[in-house]
Amino acid sequence: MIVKQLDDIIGSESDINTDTWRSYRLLLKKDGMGFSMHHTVIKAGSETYIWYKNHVEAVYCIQGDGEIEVVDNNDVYPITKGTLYALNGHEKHKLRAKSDMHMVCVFNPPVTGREIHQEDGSYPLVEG
Ligand code: 9YT
Repeated sequence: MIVKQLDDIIGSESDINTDTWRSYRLLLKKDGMGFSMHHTVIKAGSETYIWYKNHVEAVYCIQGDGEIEVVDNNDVYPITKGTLYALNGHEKHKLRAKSDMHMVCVFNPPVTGREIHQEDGSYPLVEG
């Protein structure tokens, strides 16, 4: 059984901080669950272009407000506390945060730890 506290992750190597988001990586590939789980804060006023071509991701908002735009059709969905979106089609998207948005994110395959977005918006696929 695995038990972790967010406080132990803050400031550790599982705490990834970028210009537009900060991700506390709660469960990683090495934890052997078959998915990774992150508590991610999308920073207020930011926009991030993302394309998880190698992963599927489900995202559940637990605090904050913003929106997601699907790039291929320009559909825009508001995000608020209680919103779930699941990128089951590897959709290219733009995430915009009006206030700090706290999201619980699940990735399959799991991320390994230090991933940040590559130039094309994806995370690399780590085999094995
Ligand atoms: C919601 C989302 O995809 N944000 C970007 C960061 C990512 N969730 C992560 O690595 O935690």
